[in-house]
Amino acid sequence: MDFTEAKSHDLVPHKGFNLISGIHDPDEVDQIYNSEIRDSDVFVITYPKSGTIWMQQILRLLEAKGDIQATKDELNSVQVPWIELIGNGKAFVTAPSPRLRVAHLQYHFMPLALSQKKGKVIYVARNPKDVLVSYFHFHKVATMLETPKDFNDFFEKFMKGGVYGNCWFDHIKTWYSHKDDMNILFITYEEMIQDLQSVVERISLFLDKDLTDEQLANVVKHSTFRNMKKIPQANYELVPEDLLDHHKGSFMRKGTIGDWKNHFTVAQNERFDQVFQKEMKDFPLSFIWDINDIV
Ligand code: PPS
Repeated sequence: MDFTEAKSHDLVPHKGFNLISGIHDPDEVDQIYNSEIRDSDVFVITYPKSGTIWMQQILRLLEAKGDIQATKDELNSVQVPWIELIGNGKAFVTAPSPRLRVAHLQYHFMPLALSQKKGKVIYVARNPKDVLVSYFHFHKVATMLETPKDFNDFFEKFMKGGVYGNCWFDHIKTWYSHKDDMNILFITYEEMIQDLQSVVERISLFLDKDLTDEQLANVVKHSTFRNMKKIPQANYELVPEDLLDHHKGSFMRKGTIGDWKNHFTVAQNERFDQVFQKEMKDFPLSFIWDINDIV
């Protein structure tokens, strides 16, 4: 299927990557590659369900030096938008600095200038078993995504890369393989759960921010799961019902490590581990799979 035949919300492959009809426009996505990049531009790159909206909140709070009131004038999705959504690539060109953006796109779509060390990239990775579970629940809430028949149905889809974001292994490995070309900071969702303060400090340093200890403490305070869940500008409860069916679940669902253990069968887990070992045997970063493994 191509975009001329697609119904709204169909998943349509474009240059080896699935886009969502009605949400993405392939021509606009292609134009991102030639965007001029300013030194102050920041891109957060994630495979879906890996901590994107968490990073939106952290970036906004860093910008506001921890002042939560200053972030409440506008939704995080407006201030730190997905560059690949329809209309956003065009708006990026003339937007005022600093241009803070998030994206789930694969490396080959992103501005070429990033690989000339212009702008900054923060890649957030999450252990893929929890990504799969979070994504399964999100498919029930998001009206733009096909509701899975059951967990097994979604498990198979994810393993085949038949989702937005495609194959988790390809996404992280491709981005990581280009790390020396870019100004990039790699962090994991699990590190953020384990020690949010030190991750926020690393991000602040990476972005050359100059916040006092008290301001940094406020960034941390207002981006914990418990606090963020109460902030409509950050928690996505204000997204219209035609995009998210809030009766079916919440964007900020559990926010923990290891929920996969409540979903995977023993057979699914063994199969996943086999694929993981094969795909990631040479990959240098490790993941935390259980909240109890946090020290
Ligand atoms: S999306 O749709 O791709 O943008 O989703 P994304 O924001 O990447 O991921 C959503 C998951 O991140 C969890 N989340 C958090 N966890 C801990 N602390 C904070 N502050 C936080 N904010 C968001 C959110 O709950 C989703 O994970 P699950 O496992 O479904 O709870």
